[in-house]
Amino acid sequence: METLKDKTICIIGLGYVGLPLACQVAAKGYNVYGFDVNKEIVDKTNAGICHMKDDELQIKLSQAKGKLTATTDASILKQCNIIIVCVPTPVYHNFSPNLEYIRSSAEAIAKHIKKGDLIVIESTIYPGTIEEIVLPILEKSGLNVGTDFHLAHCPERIDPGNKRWTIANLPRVVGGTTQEATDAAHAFYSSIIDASITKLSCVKVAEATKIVENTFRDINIAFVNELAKSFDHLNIDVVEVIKGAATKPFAFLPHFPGAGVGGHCISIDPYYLIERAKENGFTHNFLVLAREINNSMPHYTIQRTIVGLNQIHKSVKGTKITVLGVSYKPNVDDHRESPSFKVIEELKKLGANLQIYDPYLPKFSTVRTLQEALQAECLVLVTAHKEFLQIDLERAKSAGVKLIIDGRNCLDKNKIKSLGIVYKGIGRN
Ligand code: SAJ
Repeated sequence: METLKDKTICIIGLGYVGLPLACQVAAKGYNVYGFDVNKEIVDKTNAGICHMKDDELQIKLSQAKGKLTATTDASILKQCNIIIVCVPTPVYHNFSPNLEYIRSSAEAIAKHIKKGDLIVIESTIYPGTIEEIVLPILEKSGLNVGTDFHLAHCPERIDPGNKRWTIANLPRVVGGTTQEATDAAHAFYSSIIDASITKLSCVKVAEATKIVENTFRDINIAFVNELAKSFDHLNIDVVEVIKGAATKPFAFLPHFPGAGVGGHCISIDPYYLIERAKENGFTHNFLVLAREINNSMPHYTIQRTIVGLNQIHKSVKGTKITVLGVSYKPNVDDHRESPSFKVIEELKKLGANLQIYDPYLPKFSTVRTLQEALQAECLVLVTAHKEFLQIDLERAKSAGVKLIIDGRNCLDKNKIKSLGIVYKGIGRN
């Protein structure tokens, strides 16, 4: 009697979702292949080298040696029984969903799919994607979903760098095109994850769940970003207010204002729902507004910089300004959709004598050390890397810093002001 562990697994896409998943599947005793179109990623994975800056993942990859094999050859799918798609689902410049990687993955699977296979999509997609786009491509194989193979969605949940919640212990949801597909996906994920795997009634509900999770975060960030703009007029410290509100042990979930919302989840996923709903006759005015507010924060950071420079009788033009941080969130080297790029672009346009420093991203940095970065009249912090939280403010003062724009409200404003340096935060003076 064949058991689940006799199945061979293939993870399509070895990025920040697929590689941790492949390692987790290997750790649970499965034979697992990783298919990726990027030969460098495949070669590094087979050499036991994690292609992303993630120490924990590097350890898990080393432990997967002998169980995980990476390849650029899609024919490996012929040998696999459970195929999990973890490819990017970005948006085009007009914010419409870009499903080209989903389509190409489905085309590759259709060439090798066989009776009894379970296909799971983990990538974030809008409700209807699986039944309207993936399913027809897979059935070009001549096999029929439900009778010949199972098709389900288990939206990815991973937070790079989060040591508390990992792929091994994060609860998940699953939804299939049939009850059997839901059950099959539930059985597999229950075998690799030590957490609750919730069965949803259908695949559309599963697709909508992930979009709602991240859209919830986006609108909450937009709320505090708008508060920040308002409180800058009222001269109220919005961070203190949010922390005060968060002392309420129920019905309040703190989010914090900043220089913008980056990353390939929160800043992207809402557009999948906005566009899908628009196609079906509904306009999400509120979600659209939230996206506009969050997208306005890099410019607002520049406005705060100009206000601060006025206080020291300077203009942007010709002033030596250092942008601290390019990554979209602290202590990672991921810069996708980072608001830093918009801040940098606008400062360049305004004629700043610009330096850039990010310890995780030397390729975008114009100086190599924090010490060099502090040789400026103005610092604009956009990413709250731990190195920046420990800036020697006395050294900054003696290096000539006269103004600090705290784009993440993460610095000690009272200490900064006590040194005679002008401080401007986002919703914080
Ligand atoms: N941000 C704010 N204010 C906040 C929180 C975040 O401005 O209060 C900004 C961050 O600076 C960043 C962007 O939003 O630029 C996204 O931050 P994030 O903490 O949400 O980081 P992500 O993009 O890695 O989000 C992931 C998501 N996980 C998945 O999509 C599977 C998200 O659902 C998680 O809630 C988030 O991790 C997390 O909790 O850290």
